[in-house]
Amino acid sequence: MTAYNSPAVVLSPIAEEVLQGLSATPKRLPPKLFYDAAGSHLFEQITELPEYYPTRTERAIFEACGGEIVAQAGNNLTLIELGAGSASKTRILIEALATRQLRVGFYPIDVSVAALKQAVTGLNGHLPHLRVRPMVADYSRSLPHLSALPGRKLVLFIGSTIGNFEPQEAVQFLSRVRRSLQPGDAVLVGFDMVKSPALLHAAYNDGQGVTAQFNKNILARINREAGGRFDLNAFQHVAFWNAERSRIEMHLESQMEQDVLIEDLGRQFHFAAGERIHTENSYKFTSHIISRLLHQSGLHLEKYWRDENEWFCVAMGRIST
Ligand code: AVJ
Repeated sequence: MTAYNSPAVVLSPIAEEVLQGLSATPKRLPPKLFYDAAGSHLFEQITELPEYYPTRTERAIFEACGGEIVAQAGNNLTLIELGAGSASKTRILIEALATRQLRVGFYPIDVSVAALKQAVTGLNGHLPHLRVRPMVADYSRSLPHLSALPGRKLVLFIGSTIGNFEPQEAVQFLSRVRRSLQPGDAVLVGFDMVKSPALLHAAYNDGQGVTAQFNKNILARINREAGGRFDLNAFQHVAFWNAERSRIEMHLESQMEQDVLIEDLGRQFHFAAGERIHTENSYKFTSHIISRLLHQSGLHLEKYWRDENEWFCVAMGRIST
């Protein structure tokens, strides 16, 4: 028997994840839900904030060492980027590669169509022998298809996206990437490093409130796509450094006791005053943790590059036999 007010039997993928996350104790939502068109745009704004050092630091590493990085990867490279976003930093590596080989194939994979469009527009017409083949997909689902791509592959997983995974998930993910590749292929992973708590805190609590807006966009998106009735003013952005677990945590804290209806789920969710939804972990790394992580994933840590402050690290792992 189905009640009249029961939700659609087949839920949209986001409704399914929202149901799971908001039914859990404590409540949580997966960070990949941040990245609809509005969220991807807000993230691009974050990368330009004075407090948000990771993007410009990683870019500086690419600018200083891009030639060395692509040379280290080997000849006849095909570039694949997992979670490419607008691929603005990757352009530096592509330019470095174009000085070494005539043809460059670039396969950016991302869930956001808007971000990929930006990636393609930013690159097209720029280099005569560059072929960009964007793929709209959840990159963790497209790994099995990577082996079909031509040439020696360099898989980019930059921007410290890996920091969103739990430690054991990061090992599982990099192991899957390794198994989708062939011996001689390489992986380039960007890691945000442990640093002073004040710098970390500021990077996720910016003065202009863009990170708060980015965090709240997850609720705005549920409103737009799943008939949610979240009042964005009734939740506060909370971000702090958890030293024991070596991660920044982001939460949305209910400012009052409230019930929030989500139409597509046909139900309400209860929030106590001060109750939080955990929306993101952003793990920070040490060189010791990085080498252990690559080793546990079956990758050979061939070389790594850091900025002079050692705020960010780009590591190359090789698939050996
Ligand atoms: C895209 C996961 C690397 O953790 O710094 C930025 C996302 N969250 N500000 C990060 C993010 C809040 C970002 N990553």
